[in-house]
Amino acid sequence: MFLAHNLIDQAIVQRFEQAEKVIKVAGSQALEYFRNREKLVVETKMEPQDVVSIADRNVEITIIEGLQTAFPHDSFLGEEQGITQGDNQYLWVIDPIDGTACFLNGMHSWCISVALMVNDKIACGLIFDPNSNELFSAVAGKGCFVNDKKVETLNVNSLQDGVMGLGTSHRVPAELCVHFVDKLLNQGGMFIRNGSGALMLAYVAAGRLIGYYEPHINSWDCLAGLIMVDEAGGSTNDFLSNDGLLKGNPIIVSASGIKNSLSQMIN
Ligand code: LIP
Repeated sequence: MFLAHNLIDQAIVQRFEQAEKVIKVAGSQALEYFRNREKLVVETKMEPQDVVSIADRNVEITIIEGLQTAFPHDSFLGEEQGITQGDNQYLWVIDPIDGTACFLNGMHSWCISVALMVNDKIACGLIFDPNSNELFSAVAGKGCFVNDKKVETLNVNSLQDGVMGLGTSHRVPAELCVHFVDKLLNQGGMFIRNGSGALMLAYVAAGRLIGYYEPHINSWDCLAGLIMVDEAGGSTNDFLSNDGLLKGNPIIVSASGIKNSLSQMIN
């Protein structure tokens, strides 16, 4: 059994190291599209505000090809391409550009998010912000890092001790967001919505936000951030329950000291 675990650990580290290289290449490609965004054709997907362009699709292809060349039997779930079925226990979950609306409108709050699942558990996650050249990363059991610096969630005990990240979309009723903001502000809290759930999750792990809540988020937006918050000592909800991988779920993550206050406010 020890040998089997050891072999899986080695396989995860090899995949993490390859993903570090690939996400940087994808970041340069995304940045090039960002700097020439006036040439992009913007399309709207299923619901209002859910936009996409060739940049998302081509960056996702770069990531998948970069990983598939090294690990041809792995599976992939990308925001744009959906499932590419492999024949082993490794599944990559990819958002090529998270914060697409910001990206297409010339704002800097966007990133690339790559997570690896092994036997239905998140094994590692990478979130790269090419504008700040910050790589947020975590491997299960090995901590959370921003570039080479180890980071932890904030040591706070009140919603007043920092800023909450907030996400929402037209996939959910407006009331869920409005009620959350009303309660948070009335308890002396404050919020920011920068349009990228992945980046705000990375900020929770890095001790910049006290928590992040979104009534419904997709797996490709949040799996990398979830393991980062876990590895940084924070609290996370069971996002993957009830087929969260394919259907999405609410996400509630925070510094451990405000876990109860936050869940009481939301529930
Ligand atoms: C975005 C998420 C964000 C959510 C937005 C959008 P995208 O992902 O990161 O949390 O509030 O509606 O879904 O579409 O930019 O990849």
